[in-house]
Amino acid sequence: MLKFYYHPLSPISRRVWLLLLEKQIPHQPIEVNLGIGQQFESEFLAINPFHHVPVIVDGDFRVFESLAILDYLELRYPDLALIPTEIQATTKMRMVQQVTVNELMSKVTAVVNVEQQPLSDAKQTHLATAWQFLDNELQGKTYFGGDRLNLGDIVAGATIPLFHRLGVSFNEYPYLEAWRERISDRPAWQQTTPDEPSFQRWQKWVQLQIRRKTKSEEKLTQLGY
Ligand SMILES: N[C@@H](CCC(=O)N[C@@H](CS)C(=O)NCC(=O)O)C(=O)O
Repeated sequence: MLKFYYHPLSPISRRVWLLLLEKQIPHQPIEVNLGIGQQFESEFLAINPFHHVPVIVDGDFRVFESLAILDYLELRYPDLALIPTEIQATTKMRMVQQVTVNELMSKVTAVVNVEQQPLSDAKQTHLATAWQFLDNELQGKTYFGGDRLNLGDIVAGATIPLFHRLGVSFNEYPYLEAWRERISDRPAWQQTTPDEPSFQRWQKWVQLQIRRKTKSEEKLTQLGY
């Protein structure tokens, strides 16, 4: 059976988890405990030398990098297609994926840390630009894929509810907010939403990583690097 290495609080693992559930692909979930550093153990490094989840292992074929995994699973399990066939629709789907990966993911830690350090004007403007782009994309549609889901919904849908849960309001972006509510009601989303205690633990863990990073950067500066 297809093995799925993941962590239940990892928003990037969630992309793959959502796809597995939406497409009802039988799989064996294997939790990698990032909190205790299991991703650095030699057994896992042999599967992904970059020590990240998610990873899937299908027989003797191993895939890491979430977007590559989504493409692989889509091609391997073509029923309930999540990649459109029309050129512009496929390209727009890729834009939604890439905007999420390149413009939004890097801002998650800053939003988690907002009580310690308010978001800079530049970050706020950057996020507002992304919300506006996504809102425009959703105008007149049920999903990014139109009347059916596509991989844009899967990738954005693993991230945008997270921002909302961290306190970001989409009231100024009515199509995005309606989509967020719609998608959050789907069984796959319900099943993969962390409960409140786990979510708070995850936030504390992210804050700890930020503090550690800041401290080691300060040390490097003192050393003259
Ligand atoms: N580009 C990778 C990034 C994966 C990633 O950063 N995963 C995080 C969890 S959200 C992780 O495994 N962190 C642990 C580590 O890097 O040691 C992907 O898209 O799959």
